Amino acid sequence: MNKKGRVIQSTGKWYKVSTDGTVTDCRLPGRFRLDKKEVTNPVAVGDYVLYEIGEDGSGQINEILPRDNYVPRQATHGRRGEQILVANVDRAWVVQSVEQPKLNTGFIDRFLVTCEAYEVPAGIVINKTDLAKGNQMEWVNKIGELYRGLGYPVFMTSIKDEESYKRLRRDLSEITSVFIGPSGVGKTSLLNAMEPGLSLRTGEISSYSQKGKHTTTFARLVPLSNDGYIVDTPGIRELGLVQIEKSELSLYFPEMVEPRQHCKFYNCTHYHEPKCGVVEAYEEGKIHPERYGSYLNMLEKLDY
Ligand SMILES: Nc1nc2c(ncn2[C@@H]2O[C@H](COP(=O)(O)OP(=O)(O)OP(=O)(O)O)[C@@H](O)[C@H]2O)c(=O)[nH]1
Ligand SMILES: [Mg+2]
Ligand SMILES: [Zn+2]
Repeated sequence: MNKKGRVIQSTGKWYKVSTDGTVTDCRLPGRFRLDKKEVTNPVAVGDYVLYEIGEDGSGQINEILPRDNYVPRQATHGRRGEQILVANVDRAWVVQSVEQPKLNTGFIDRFLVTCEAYEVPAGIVINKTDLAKGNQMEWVNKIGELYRGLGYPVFMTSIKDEESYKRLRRDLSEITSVFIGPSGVGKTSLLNAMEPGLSLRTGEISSYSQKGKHTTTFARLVPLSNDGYIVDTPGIRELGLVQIEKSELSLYFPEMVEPRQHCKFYNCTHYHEPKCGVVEAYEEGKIHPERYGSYLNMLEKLDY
């Protein structure tokens, strides 16, 4: 008889599936892999599945239930298609740190575009504010204001500032969220701080590269005591944009949605074309130079 459960961890071959807190190790029959050549992982953490328990106590996944949404990225290591980072989330947070590793707005922008394109509500966490030097926080706060102005929730946190992560924790209650970001920014540390008793493994930053050492190796869905669920994911070096039509990219920049209606050409890419509403808005200071720069960077990559 089939049971319904949620995938809380995936190691590639085995999936941990939870039903009312009881966890079963499940296998996935090969046919699911053949079905979906365009994705590298047919089942992702957060998926709801139907499974059956065999005589040896292990399970077999028989069906993957339709997803509300998912966060994809371009597959790495030269593989074709996309990798599903997580499925069925109410909010996806991109986590960055002020320093160690340095804040990367290009990463944030690629993440936000992905979430807009896949209709996943997004938010931004900037961690390690305690490492800011001199007037660095002024610049970081300006970045925060920029994204708030675009409608995204932004949290500044430090695991050394209890008030800061408690504020974020309130936004994680009663829903499923995910932390996604480079290695070493403190995704797992934030969870440990918010939920004492979790004791998830964290790792030092490499003193040579100032980056993390990929301490978290598998995505994992963790229950919080405020009835929230949060998925901790392994750090990712690159958030490769999935394939998007060049002329559609600007749809995923909230500040370009109105101006693009004034472009002369319906398939305008807002780069070299005359009478472009987006370039006009940019020249009038209505689109931030960093954001327009990110747009052009992404546009160029979509060429390939
Ligand atoms: N100063 C400071 N250090 C922090 C903060 N948050 C995390 N760290 C440190 O940063 C290092 C990396 O933290 P992790 O939580 O392992 O980072 P992660 O994002 O989970 O990294 P991966 O699992 O590799 O993706 C650890 O040494 C933490 O103690 C913070 O707010 N301030
Ligand atoms: Mg981690
Ligand atoms: Zn245009």
